[in-house]
Amino acid sequence: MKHPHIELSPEITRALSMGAPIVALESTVITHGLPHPQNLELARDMEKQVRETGATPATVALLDGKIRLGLSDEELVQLSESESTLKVSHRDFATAIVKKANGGTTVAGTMLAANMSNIKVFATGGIGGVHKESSFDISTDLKALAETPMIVVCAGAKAILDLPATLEYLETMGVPVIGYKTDEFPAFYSRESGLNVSARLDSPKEIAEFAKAHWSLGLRSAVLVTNPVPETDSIPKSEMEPVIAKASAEAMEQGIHGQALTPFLLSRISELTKEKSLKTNLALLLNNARLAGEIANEVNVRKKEWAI
Ligand code: PSU
Ligand code: MN
Repeated sequence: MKHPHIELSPEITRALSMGAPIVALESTVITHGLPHPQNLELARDMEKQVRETGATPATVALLDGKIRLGLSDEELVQLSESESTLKVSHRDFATAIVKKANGGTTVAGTMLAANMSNIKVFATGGIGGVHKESSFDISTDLKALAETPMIVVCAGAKAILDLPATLEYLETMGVPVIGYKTDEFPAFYSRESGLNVSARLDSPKEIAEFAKAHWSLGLRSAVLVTNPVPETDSIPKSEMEPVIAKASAEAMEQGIHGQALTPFLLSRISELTKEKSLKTNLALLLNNARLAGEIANEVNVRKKEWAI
């Protein structure tokens, strides 16, 4: 059924009606997570990775107050260049709608829009979580993961976060944390964190079977798939730790908090590592888009048998 605030591109409308595999992609990474022009290049490359698996990419964003799924290349250019875009999580949708604003959707925002449009697989870089700077700063991403039945592919939670607290929250909310070909929860820039996942799975097929089993019980949380950054682009935890500590101390000194904290930390870490972390961020995003495409294909094969 058509929702008054949601607009699907012709390609996504067609893919949905044919029952073809689709992967939702977030856009805060374009509007707030990466500098220009790498953000545009990344947006295009993520779509390409998804297409190479045979799935259709649905980049989600707000344009002129409309929630859009599937953007044209001109629209990607517009989104990547615009400087006054909102960062849209759950509480911000209505703001963007009534103000007819442009916005990049966070993990939580993208999950909401994708779920309303019956899309079951989503790729991002790293989910938000519990911040180190303040244990009251808990990303809405965690709430969305707790309440949205969707497979979310990420490279772990961003290492700028309190990772043990983030994992505790996910456990409380009943969100399975899958390690793709690993037993260890990846820490975004690094493959290692010293923390465990709740289950290890080694193929897209196993992940689709897992999600089917999880949702067959009436559970309605997401299945979080953590995909470690490729070895060649991983930065050792020991190398990242002092950089993250410095960026975090600066954020506290400058009183940066709320929605601005994550973008500040990401860009400051990129400066401090002379863009080495930026390269890693791009590599893991592409890696996740590809895996999500492969999973979407496996989900699609099983869709008819699914209750959801
Ligand atoms: N991963 C990235 N870059 C990003 C983000 C994730 O590689 O910019 C974004 C996601 O959109 C995520 C958001 O939902 O950061 C979390 O923001 P906050 O901590 O304010 O909830
Ligand atoms: Mn926050």
